[in-house]
Parts: sequence; structure tokens; C-alpha cells
Amino acid sequence: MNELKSVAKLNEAFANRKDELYAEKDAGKKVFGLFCTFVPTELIHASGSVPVGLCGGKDSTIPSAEEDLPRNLCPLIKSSYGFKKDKACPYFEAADIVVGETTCDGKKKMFEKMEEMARMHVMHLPHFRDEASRKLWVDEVIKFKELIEEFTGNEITDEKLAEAIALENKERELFYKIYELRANDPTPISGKDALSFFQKSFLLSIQDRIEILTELVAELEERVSKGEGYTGKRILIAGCPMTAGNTKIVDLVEEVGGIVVGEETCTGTRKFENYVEGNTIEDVANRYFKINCAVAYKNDKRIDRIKELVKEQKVDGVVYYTLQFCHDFNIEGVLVEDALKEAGIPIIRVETDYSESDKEQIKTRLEAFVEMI
Ligand code: BJ8
Repeated sequence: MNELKSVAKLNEAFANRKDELYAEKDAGKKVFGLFCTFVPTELIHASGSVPVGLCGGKDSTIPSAEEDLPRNLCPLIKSSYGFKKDKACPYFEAADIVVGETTCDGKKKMFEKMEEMARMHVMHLPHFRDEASRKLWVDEVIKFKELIEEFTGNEITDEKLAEAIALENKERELFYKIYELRANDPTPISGKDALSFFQKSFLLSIQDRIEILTELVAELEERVSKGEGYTGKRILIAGCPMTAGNTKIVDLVEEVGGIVVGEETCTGTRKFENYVEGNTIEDVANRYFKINCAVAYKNDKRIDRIKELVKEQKVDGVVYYTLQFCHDFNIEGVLVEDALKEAGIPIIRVETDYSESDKEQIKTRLEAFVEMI
């Protein structure tokens, strides 16, 4: 099987991204640093500004964070705080403003300390799915639009918003297509490569993303037409996001003979599912209100979606992955496990951090799981 050319192109675009981002800044564009997939990036694009995901997937900055924050805290929170404190993330350093959101308590409180190092805007995310909460979220998105306009001095016109919505929807369409192609057996892309596309999609420009993903789709279609790809026990990963730098669970699953065919995570389906249907701010808000994050809601819809993904991607077993001290995903994991067991779907729950110390132990458990299913 030939190497995917789009992977090389992705890596090249990533290598150039830092310089490109600083050039955009020099040209007067504002950079918005983002923590979460709830932030409606259409509004940032429509103002002529640049959204970029922030670093937070590596162990290396955690000791520095632990000088200020409790040790018993999610590694993603500590890692991202440490990246800012150590000035070790070029995207954090480029950000003129950092946008957070009231998801988990750890992040929410960490933002109060981060405010000493960065200009912050925190979006209030409701924790119910009812109509009152939807209205609150629409208001919050309108407030965010006003903040962007004031901060950048650029008006978000209806035309600019419609253009930005069309671009983001195009990227969503490509990711949907990639998932359809991954449903084939053999599946045309490894989980490791697929994760790399998701992780880097938070960093590259939207234009580059669309170009590279279009190329990827064509390459995967070719592989499918030739019956080329990867075989093995088909695994869906469900749970916490895998921020760039963190590939531990996907690597281990594929080392023990599994093949990852889907990710019910924010570096997976939660990033792209649901289109913005219409061209108003409310349409934008409504799309983001549908994200099935364990932190945000009582979440029957998430459980239903995991079951659907198992069918769509022809999954043999689910690896439910939680970062240490992520209470929301961990507790929701109990409900997911009960529901999947009832439906006869094999599931294993794995809790981990960014260190190497538990790798062998997790590998042994995953090996047994993959053999058993
Ligand atoms: S939409 S998943 S990106 S909140 S930081 S909750 S791992 S304890 S990241 Fe998330 Fe937005 Fe939801 Fe997605 Fe747990 Fe850690 Fe909190 Fe985390």
C-alpha cells in the first residue's frame, strides 16, 4: 500500500503553520486561542481573524503547572496551563485573546489563574438541554460576536458570516465522508493517521484544511476501490479529547492488533458532526448546542450516538477513554458502560494521563480485550 500523500502534505502545512500564523498577525489579523470545540469559530473567521487550538497534550509542561495548580487535576488542564506559563506553545504566544468556556470545574477555575497571564474571555455554557438553556446559549454567542467586533474593530456582516459558515460546513462534509470511507473493511486509514488529521485541523488555516482533506478523501476512495487498507478488531474510542501530543491510547490499540475506525471525542465526531443549518447567528449557536459533551449535559443523546457509531463503523468493541481526574467523562463512563453492555456491545474503560508509567499495564488490558472480542 502506498503512503498517503495527504499525510505528507498535512505535515508540511503544520511545519509552516507557526510562521504563517505570525505573518497573519503582522498583517494585522487578531488571533483567538481556543480550548474547546464549543467555541463558534465561524464568528472568528467572519471577523477576518484567526482561530487556533492551544497546546495541552504533553507531559513536559506539567511539573511547572503543578507549582501553581493541584497535582490531582486533569493532565489536559495542567499541561495547557504549563504551556502558557513556560511560554512553550507558539499558538498560545500568538493568541491576542484566549477563549475559554464554563465546561468542567477544573478548566473553569484554572481560567481564573490563567487570567494573570493572558487576556481571557469565558463563554457561559449552560448545563441543560432545555429551551431556556438554548436561549441562554444563543445570547452567549451573540455576546461573543459583540466581543469579537469590539476587540477586532471589524464588523461581522451577514455576507461574511455566510461565507464562514459555508467554509466550516465544507470541512464538516469532508470529515463525514472520511468517516463513511473508514466504515469499509479493510478500513482505508489507520487510527493513528486519522487522529493526526483531527489534531492538526485545530491548528491549520481553514483553507489548508479543506484542501488537504479533499486530497485525503480522494486517496481513501482510491484505496477503498482497490480493497486496500487495514484489518483487525475494529475499535471505536469514546471519551476525552486527544490534544496534539497525546496519541497514547490509539497507539496502544493499534500495537495490540486493533484498528481504530472512529473516535467519539472532540478530536473526532464531536468536532464535525451537525452542520450549521442556515446563515444566522442563532443557526450557528444551535449547531454548537448539539455537541454531546459529557461535561455539558445530562447526555442520553451521547449514549445513543455511541451506539449508532458502533453500527455505522462496524465496530467490534469500544475503548472508553478518560483522562485522570476528568470526573464528567469518568462518571458518564459508568452510564455508557451499562448501556453498551445491555446492548451486547463489548466495552473496556481506561483511565490514564500523559505519562509513560502505565503504558505496559494498559497495553496488557487492551491486548486481552482485543483478543476477547
Ligand atoms: S466539548 S470534551 S473540548 S469541554 S479539561 S472535561 S478532559 S477534566 S476537554 Fe472538552 Fe469542550 Fe467537552 Fe470537547 Fe475532562 Fe480535562 Fe475537563 Fe476536558
